[in-house]
Amino acid sequence: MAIHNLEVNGAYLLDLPVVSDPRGDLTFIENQQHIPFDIARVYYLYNVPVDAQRGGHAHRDLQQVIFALSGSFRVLLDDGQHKTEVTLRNPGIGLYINRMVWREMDFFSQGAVCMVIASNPYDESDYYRNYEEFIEASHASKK
Ligand code: T46
Repeated sequence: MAIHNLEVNGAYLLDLPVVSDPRGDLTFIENQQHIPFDIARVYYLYNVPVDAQRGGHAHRDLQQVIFALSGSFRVLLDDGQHKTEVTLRNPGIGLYINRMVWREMDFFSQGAVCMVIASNPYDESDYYRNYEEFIEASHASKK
């Protein structure tokens, strides 16, 4: 499995296996094999208006891998020191996002489907939804 590191708190792009034949392509994900944590939750975003912005938060502990199962969208990442942006458009490529990374998502194409594999069940207390609060916590943890 190929890995492409990004400079934002351990974020990286991962290439999943693709099995192709004349009937089409098949990609699979196995716990621990392709995802660097035990899978606790899967959710997906769909029917997203093309001008919508999602995300706008960071997580205290949660790790996630994000896929564009259909269509495309942009993901902005910011760990308080480094920023990068990635456009996901290939269902065989996942974006791993570590804890303590602010993410924003936009430029959703018509019919885009975003699937997310997460390390923990949903927990609102795990979110930083205020950017200044996140930056303060991020800088404090690096002192
Ligand atoms: C992330 C991006 C990619 C739940 O009840 N269960 C869930 O598992 C999730 C993810 C959300 N919710 C509720 C919480 C809110 O009332 O659904 C509502 C919308 O959630 P949120 O505004 O956080 O959705 P997004 O698309 O902005 O962000 C989500 C994830 O929260 C986030 O971790 O990285 O998708």
